[in-house]
Amino acid sequence: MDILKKLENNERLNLEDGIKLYDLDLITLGKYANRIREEKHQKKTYFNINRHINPTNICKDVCQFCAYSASRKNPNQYTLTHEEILNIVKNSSKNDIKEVHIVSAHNPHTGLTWYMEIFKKIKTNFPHIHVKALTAAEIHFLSKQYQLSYEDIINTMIEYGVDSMPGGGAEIFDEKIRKRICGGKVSSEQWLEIHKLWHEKGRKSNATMLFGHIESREHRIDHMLRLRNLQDITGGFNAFIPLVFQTQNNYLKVKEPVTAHEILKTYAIARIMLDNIPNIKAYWATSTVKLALIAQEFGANDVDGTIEKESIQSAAGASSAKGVIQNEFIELIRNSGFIPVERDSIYNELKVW
Ligand code: V47
Repeated sequence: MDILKKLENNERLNLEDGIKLYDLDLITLGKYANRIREEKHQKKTYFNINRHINPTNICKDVCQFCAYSASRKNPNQYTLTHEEILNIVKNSSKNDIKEVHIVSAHNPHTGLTWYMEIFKKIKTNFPHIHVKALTAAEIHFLSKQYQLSYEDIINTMIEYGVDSMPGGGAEIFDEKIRKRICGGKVSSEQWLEIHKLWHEKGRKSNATMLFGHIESREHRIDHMLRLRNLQDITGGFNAFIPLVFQTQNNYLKVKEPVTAHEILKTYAIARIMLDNIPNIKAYWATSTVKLALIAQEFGANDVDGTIEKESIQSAAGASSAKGVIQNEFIELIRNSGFIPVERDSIYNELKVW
């Protein structure tokens, strides 16, 4: 059947259909994506007031796309103490943050306690702050490093106060591409297994996709479909986050950065393909704030948060080293014709601005 007919009938699309969507012009694609977006979220654009913390950049893995991790010889390597992390949270709590988003490199020297106890310390001192922490890649690393099962790590996370899991480490699920860009770290199957276990504990998580490097359009659709399949079973994903690859300071020599057209098409296609994931996040740190706002017309309904400081994408050239202040966010969303809605980490509405 013609792809436009399928879109008109709101049919669930398969891999072939998904690839065909990229051949539609951006405006047509946007029309269908926006129709779904408005049915689910009307004109609301979600954001949260959060603080990203990246406690260490020492990593035993060597992902080709990563500009953040430091090798042992790197003079800029760092590992924050718990006291330093607590100080960051204390300072940020003055800005009324509702979430800390904690993602680290895979540091084999700190011990498991360093990774886990900080969550308990944050929860004890700031019980109202949601802790979103440990990607599936970190969980896999900790499980191998300390010979514990995924379930053991997940139970410890829950015991120590982790509320939800971020979506990092998914990269691209296609095994061939994955081997080339991040061979050796968590596999696609393991990434999905870890999120499934987390969801089975009644917890929520996000899912990312790193795109605009050496993957093809087909690989992106395949990635979305693997997530859709798991979501059919667990319903535990809150948001899908397409991360735009930042090209600087890394080993993937990508000559032509992905175009704004391709980025918007990818958001729109994610909205159409992922009929069971409620939120599509245009994460402004990798898309730029301006494009994240335009993306609200192309299927996205979220821009992430104020962030305050970001180290992973900014190391690769993104202009997200500093965050966006709350009032600026609200004005930008409003001036773009959307209703700014402050949310918590699991998408409860806190305030319509
Ligand atoms: O998985 C690394 C990505 C991710 C680059 O769950 C890069 O709400 C672009 O997990 N260009 C970690 N991206 C970030 C992450 C995240 C971010 C925002 C929101 C959420 C959420 C989670 O950063 C990694 C990797 O795919 N990354 N290098 C780069 N050069």
